[in-house]
Amino acid sequence: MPISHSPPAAVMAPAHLGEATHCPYCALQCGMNVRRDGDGAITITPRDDVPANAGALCQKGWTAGALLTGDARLTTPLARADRAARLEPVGYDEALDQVADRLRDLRERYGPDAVAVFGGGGLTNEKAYQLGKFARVALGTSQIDYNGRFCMSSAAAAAGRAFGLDRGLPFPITDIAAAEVVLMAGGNVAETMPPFMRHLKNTLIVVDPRETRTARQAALHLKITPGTDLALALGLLHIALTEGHADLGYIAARTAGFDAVRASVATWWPERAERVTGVPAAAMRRAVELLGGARTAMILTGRGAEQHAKGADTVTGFINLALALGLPGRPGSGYGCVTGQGNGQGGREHGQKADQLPGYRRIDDPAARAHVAGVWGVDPADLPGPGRSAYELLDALGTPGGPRALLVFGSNPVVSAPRARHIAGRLAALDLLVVADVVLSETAALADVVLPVTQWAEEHGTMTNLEGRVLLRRRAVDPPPGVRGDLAVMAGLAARLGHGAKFSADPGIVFDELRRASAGGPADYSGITYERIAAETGVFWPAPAGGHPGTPRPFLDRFPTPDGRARFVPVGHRPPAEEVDDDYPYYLTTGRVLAQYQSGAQTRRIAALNEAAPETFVEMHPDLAARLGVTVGDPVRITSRRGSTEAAARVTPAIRHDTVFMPFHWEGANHLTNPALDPLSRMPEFKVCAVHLARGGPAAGPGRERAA
Ligand SMILES: Nc1nc2c(c(=O)[nH]1)N[C@H]1C(S)=C(S)[C@@H](COP(=O)(O)OP(=O)(O)OC[C@H]3O[C@@H](n4cnc5c(=O)[nH]c(N)nc54)[C@H](O)[C@@H]3O)O[C@H]1N2
Ligand SMILES: Nc1nc2c(c(=O)[nH]1)N[C@H]1C(S)=C(S)[C@@H](COP(=O)(O)OP(=O)(O)OC[C@H]3O[C@@H](n4cnc5c(=O)[nH]c(N)nc54)[C@H](O)[C@@H]3O)O[C@H]1N2
Ligand code: SF4
Ligand SMILES: [Mo]
Repeated sequence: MPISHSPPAAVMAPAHLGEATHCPYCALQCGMNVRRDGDGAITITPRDDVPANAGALCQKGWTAGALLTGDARLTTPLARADRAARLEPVGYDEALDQVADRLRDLRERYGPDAVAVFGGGGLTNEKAYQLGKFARVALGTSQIDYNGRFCMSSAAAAAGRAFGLDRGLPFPITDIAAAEVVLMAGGNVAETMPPFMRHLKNTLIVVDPRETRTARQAALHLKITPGTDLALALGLLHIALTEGHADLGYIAARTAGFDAVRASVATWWPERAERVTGVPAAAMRRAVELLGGARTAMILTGRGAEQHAKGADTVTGFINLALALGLPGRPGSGYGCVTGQGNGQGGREHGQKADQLPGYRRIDDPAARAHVAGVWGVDPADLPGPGRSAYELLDALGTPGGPRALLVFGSNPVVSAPRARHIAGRLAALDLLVVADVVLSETAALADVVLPVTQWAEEHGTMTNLEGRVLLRRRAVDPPPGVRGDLAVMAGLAARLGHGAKFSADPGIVFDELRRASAGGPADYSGITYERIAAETGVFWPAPAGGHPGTPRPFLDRFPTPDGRARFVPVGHRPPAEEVDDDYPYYLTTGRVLAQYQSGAQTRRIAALNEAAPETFVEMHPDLAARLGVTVGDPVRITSRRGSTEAAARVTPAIRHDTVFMPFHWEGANHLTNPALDPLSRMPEFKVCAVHLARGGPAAGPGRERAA
């Protein structure tokens, strides 16, 4: 079917509302109308036809227009003659010429893997797809990965292992209302996706070291020790089995491997789980009573349970519990991961991952290579193999045998990567750093060449939200003159490297190719068109060509494993990669606040959001504050084995006595975090490391920062 390169007029919103599109930020992808008025001001109003938000937006959504007009926006390419020189404006073609010349030179001298690419889960499907192709075809490099590795990769690995498919929520978000009980492990959606709370009216059980806004809505809050969710999941499963809550009919009909898992939890008595997790055995029993006694129930995980060096096994522990209770694939029940970034779902399907080809195919699968090479018009033998995972890639930059050039599209790792000072050092060791961004992020500020790109409301494309619903991002306003799209940047560089005919700057053409490349793969988009998305307010993948209706609930009849059964996988608890000791006696965990987004590159440039959340902080219990001799607002020095930073004290009894929390929206938190990686997902341990705390301020010694 032919594809139009812009949505047909019939499906556009009435002119007075502006263009119907979606929020630039998180995976809820709230629907919004964006209009530029005569005086240039941007008006944003929520759409009520999008089920995820149904007329609501959070403060970030309401204020998202500020970066479409403000002068924080990059409008001209910047380049520097050498590392000592300042970034100076240059013409776009001149900048691309310069990048292409240097890439060609580095490749000739050191081979194709000398050039690396780092992508982002905020990029549209079209961009993520073309970025993977650009790396493998135009650059010929295996060295590509993206920030989604830091996000939901553990849940993705666990879901793939258990169900044969990774679709964050394998049901529409509106199904959550049908669950009588919901257990949310390590998610604070009241701050990270406020309109999500409209779907969460159930009896709620929250697992979090802090009594968050979400936990305050809960019937039961399990105030867990960071890094011990796997022991909790094992303890809950032990109770479920001994108290007769196992759904033996479901287990026999729909699963495999139960006996080994039953044996593996036999010694996880609630009292043992209590010793490890700090969660009282009685509270665990209550949680199982609620879940096991409900006709419908859901278990959801967020980053709190997932961002650990055992994140994949932890999610597996919760999936085992869900399977034992007979939840996945039953209407109103199930397991789901609450995906994070705007295109966190689609961005993990179409080939910007180190081990992946489009359609959620594996790059080491000969049939997948043959299919995708056919669509790309290249010899399968010329496609590179798997590359390094995100942290391993960043850690290898500028080392002997590691990449010497890095192209970044849609991430700010100087703030968001673990052990971030070390990563900034690796970036400084490169021969060439190129950053395509909307603003001069901390990472862009280190670059040799900065390429200003168009953003959300200035371009068409598709985004796949946390439900696996493919949505249409529409161009509502014109970009500033002189700014190009990411697709045009890739196509421009590819042309200079001799592959111009294979790349396009037009999202409609790229999406049409993505449909063919994904056809027959697990994430099959071949039956999805811009017109169809507009007419149906989104289409759930898989949606093969030929009139397929799309798949809101992929596990209803069978699981996409070879025998159609879900897999129980035995997993064992292990402590965090770094335990507290006499020198570093407290746990540090990290996460988010409502008014800032991710590395803050976008939201720290928006006045209303800075007013709401002006600076970093370290949240601690009043007893701990008293021990340190600090009160609210006092500077606190936080030191881990990797570095040291200062933050103002925020004192609240809502957090455990032994734990402090820092947001990572400002530089500092990630100077402390531990890059210990999960063996399966390669997820770093963002959510727990050991720290030393002291009163900060001038007396704390010279220099506010110390790198290790
Ligand atoms: N305002 C805002 N919203 C966002 C984002 C943002 O940056 N700002 N980012 C988006 C993205 S990409 C993502 S991934 C999502 C993330 O969404 P969430 O997963 O909801 O966010 P986090 O704050 O990272 O972590 C959630 C909770 O985990 C808890 N936690 C910490 N350690 C542990 C632990 O060991 N076990 C358990 N059970 N809990 C623990 C923290 O206290 C925190 O309250 O949010 C999305 N939405
Ligand atoms: N300590 C700690 N660290 C964490 C986490 C944590 O919980 N704790 N969470 C991790 C998680 S879940 C995530 S997702 C990562 C996110 O961390 P980052 O990858 O740094 O994410 P962002 O800050 O969203 O960076 C996106 C960048 O892309 C730019 N951008 C926006 N739109 C476009 C576009 O269309 N094209 C291009 N080229 N650029 C664009 C933005 O301006 C911004 O500079 O952080 C991780 N880091
Ligand atoms: S919840 Fe997420 S998608 Fe919705 S308005 Fe807020 S940031 Fe945007
Ligand atoms: Mo994320």
